This record gives sequence, C-alpha cells and structure tokens, in this order.
Amino acid sequence: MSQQPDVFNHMQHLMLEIEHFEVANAADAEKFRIEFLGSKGKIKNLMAAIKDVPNERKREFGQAANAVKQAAEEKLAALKQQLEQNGAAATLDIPDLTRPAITIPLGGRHPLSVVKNEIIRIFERIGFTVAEGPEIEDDWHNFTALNTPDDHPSRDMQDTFYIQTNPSILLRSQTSTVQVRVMENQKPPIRIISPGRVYRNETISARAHCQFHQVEGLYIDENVSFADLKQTLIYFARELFGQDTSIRLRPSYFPFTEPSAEMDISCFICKGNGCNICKHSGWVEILGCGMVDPAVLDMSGIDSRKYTGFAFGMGIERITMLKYQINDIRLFFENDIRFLQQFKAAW
Ligand code: 2NL
Repeated sequence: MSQQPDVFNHMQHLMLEIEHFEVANAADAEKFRIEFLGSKGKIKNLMAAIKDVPNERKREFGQAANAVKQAAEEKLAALKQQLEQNGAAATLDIPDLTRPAITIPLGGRHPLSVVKNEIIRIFERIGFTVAEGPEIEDDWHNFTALNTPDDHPSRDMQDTFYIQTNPSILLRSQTSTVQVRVMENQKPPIRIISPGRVYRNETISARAHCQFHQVEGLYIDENVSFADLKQTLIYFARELFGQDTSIRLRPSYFPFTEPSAEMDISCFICKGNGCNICKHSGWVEILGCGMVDPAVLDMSGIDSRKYTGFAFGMGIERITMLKYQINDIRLFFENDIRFLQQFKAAW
C-alpha cells in the first residue's frame, strides 16, 4: 500500500515544528541546525522518503519538501543574524509569549456515551455501582438463569446471534447476563447497574439495529418492594428529563420478572398537549421493569424466601433519540463527523 498520505502529513507537521522551535541563544540555534538541517537531520530523512511516493506525485512532493528545507534555512539565517547583532552575550530576545499556541483538534464524546454517563451518575447518587461483563456469553447467563423457557421466541436464531460451531455460546442480547453473574458471586444487598452493548438479529432500519446499548438495574435485599421500584424510577425520570416529569406504569410481561411493567414518562416535548414524539398520547415509553421472579433468585443461589428484588432495563439509543430528537438509529454507528461534532459541547 502507498504511504503517500503519511509522508505528506509528516511534512506539514515538520513545517509547524520548524516554525515553533524556540531559540534563546547560540547553543539553541546550533541544536536547531543539527535537528533539522544536519546530515542525519529531519529534512534529510524527509528527502529520502521520496522513494515511497508514487511517480505521479514525486514532483509535488519534491516541491513541498524543498519549501520545508527553505523555511528551516531561512529561520536559521535570521537567527544567526540576530545573534550577531546582539553581540557578545549571544542571546536572543525572549520569544513572543503572546503568540497563539498550536491548536490541537479535540474530540468529543459520542452521544451514547454522554447519555450513558448521565444515567450512571444518576444511579450512583443513590448507591448503585456499575457492573460490567463479557459480550460473548453462554445460554445459561443470557436465557436459562433468567427463567426463559426453551421455546421462548427470544431464543430463536432469528432473534439472537449464536456461534455457528457451538450454539450454547452467543452474543448477549441483554446485559442481565452481568447481573446474573453478580447474583451468583455476591450476597445481598446487591445494588448494581450494568451498562453495555447488546446484540439482536434484527433487520437494520431507522428504528432498529443489530447492536444497541442498554442500562439494566438490579436491587436485591430483604423487604425490597414494588413501592421501592416505583420511587426509584420516579427519581430517575425526574433527574434525566426534568423535575416536572410524571411517570405511568403499565402492566407487561417479561420471563424474569413478576409482576412486570413498562414505564412511560409524560411527554417532555409537548407537556401532554400532543406531538409527533408521543404520537399525540402525551406519554412516551422509556423502560421495562418488575419484581425479580423468585425462580431467578433461586437459580443464582439467592434464597427467595429471605430476599426480594426489583430490576429494570432500558435502551440507551431510544432515550438518546428522544432527548436529542434524532430520527435514525443508524446515525449512532456511522461515525459521520458532521453528526458527532454536534455533541462536542456535551460531556
Ligand atoms: C427492556 C426491559 C428489563 C430486566 C430487564 C432483569 C435482570 C435480572 C433479573 C430480572 Cl438479573 N430482571 N432485568 C427486568 C425487566 C425489564 O428490560 O425493555 N429492556 C430494554
């Protein structure tokens, strides 16, 4: 492969280095000469790189490299002249300290990381800690330990990515896997959230992708109740979407929780007056939750006669799309700088 972009890039950098090399006295000037114009100097190396440049660009390269050499020679000549004028002390004036510094282009955080970090901070403030785990998982942690029956549709090849040579190994479809691992290894009280990437075998469209990100939460202790779940979720919704947010819980079903619910928040765009985001209902769904099924606790070695718990899960893409009014999930994975740059100001 041709190395030409590297070589041209390097040349631009060299030009900046020459321009910004600070010289205060004769010794510095000599250092400058050796570093750039010496027989083993940077410009000698640059000239030698012409052999890597394709023929049709050698001319362009040669001209640009000569300009770099000339810049170094001119700087050195000017320095020598100044040193002579200043006489015996052989020192130069202090360089112009008000000169603008070299600007270093700064990246920004990805919008999914911005929202993920925000969610993590909200739960950390009420005593949750982050738990992480592998993306390549086994059937036990992704399905069986979560009370998912053998014939459940989420186990279907159409929905989950399996490793071809060993179908008991898969790409996790939810981060509950991490929470199962924590339940197996720790004793209650357990208070964790598990953010991370998950995979589902979906046809890619504006609304669905084969990879997305989740934050799940789990709280297990003696006497944890549905009221604790509801109050935790009210706190979360108000921290993320504003203190005037209301929530609504609708009965739902998940294999791993009983009872289960889906949570809507009052529409923060139209405040309930009706808009496209909430489809004129005044409410938008943001997560699923419920009381951990006693069978799930027992399978991971937690005594369900002594302990109860609640759990919840949400999609980070969905929440980010709502918050920033992004209409196509594919934008998150294209890494188009024009999209990403709009989130530079966010942390
Ligand atoms: C959704 C719904 C949910 C959970 C995730 C969970 C984890 C354990 C035990 C019980 Cl270890 N439950 N997680 C519970 C209810 C809902 O996710 O819509 N996620 C995107």
